[in-house]
Amino acid sequence: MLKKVSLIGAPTDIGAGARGASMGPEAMRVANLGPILQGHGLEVLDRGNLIGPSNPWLPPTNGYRHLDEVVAWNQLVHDAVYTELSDGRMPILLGGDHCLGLGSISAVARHCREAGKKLRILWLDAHADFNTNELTPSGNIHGMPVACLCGHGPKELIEIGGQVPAINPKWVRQIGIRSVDPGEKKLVHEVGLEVYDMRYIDEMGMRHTMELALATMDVNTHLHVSFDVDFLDPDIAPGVGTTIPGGPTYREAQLCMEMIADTGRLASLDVMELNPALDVRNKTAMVAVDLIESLFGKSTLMRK
Ligand code: 6HN
Ligand code: MN
Ligand code: MN
Ligand code: MN
Repeated sequence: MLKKVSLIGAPTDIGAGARGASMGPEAMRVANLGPILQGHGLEVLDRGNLIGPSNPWLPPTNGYRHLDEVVAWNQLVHDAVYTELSDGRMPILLGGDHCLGLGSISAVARHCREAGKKLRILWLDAHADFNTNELTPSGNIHGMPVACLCGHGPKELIEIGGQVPAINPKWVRQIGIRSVDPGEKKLVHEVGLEVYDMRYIDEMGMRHTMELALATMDVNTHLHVSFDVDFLDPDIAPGVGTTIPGGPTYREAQLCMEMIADTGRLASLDVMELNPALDVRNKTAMVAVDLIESLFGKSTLMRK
């Protein structure tokens, strides 16, 4: 794992259905993310916040809400993430809504192409984020980034990383899924996405789930984690725009993060959809920081 990390704030809710994720980066800083990671021996640089277009809060056109602004924000995120990776630093993107996973992961994919690395993406989320403008019930582009990465989306968005599609669906593992729209579900099956939904986790347990999701990585694998905070059960993480009951408990989420840390392959991270306007005394941000500590190898006395 890279010892140098860079925090990149992307303060926007441009792709979301509720306002407030624009305050996510600052809430993560208030929850002390930087100093806490530093306490685990990492060199942390806070790059501050990207500055992009404001949210005009308009209805969708042609099945997309705020497409031009979403493209502009994703371009900014792509460039910032790509710059950190080129400098040998590990980017931690602080969202912002999950539409920005497109910019982040297209930069990671570009970096991996150039560096000859294999890419593996863990998408931790209540949602599959695999809608298109024809399938979407909302027009909100935060429901579309995985489809866009796989080449299903508007030209100006899917081209951001310089190659279409940016990724192969085979590189993705989705975990914690429990809300998929009907048309979206069909497309997820068509492309053969590897999805470990909550039913799977209920029946097989988080340990077995993560063993499968993390299998077949090697020393040459770049592991990207895209952590949508609504992955977590709303009991522990109420501060998100699209809460879906029945998510991983605190312990299940800890195990998930610890098993990712054990691989030693984590090389880039998104922390998305945190919405302080809906949170309770910054509790969701604090839970997210706690889980990120585990992702970076914090462990109990039982292991060294
Ligand atoms: N997220 N599937 C719903 C939609 O509007 O497309 C919800 C998407 C939520 C996206 O939480 O990142
Ligand atoms: Mn998401
Ligand atoms: Mn989600
Ligand atoms: Mn299942």
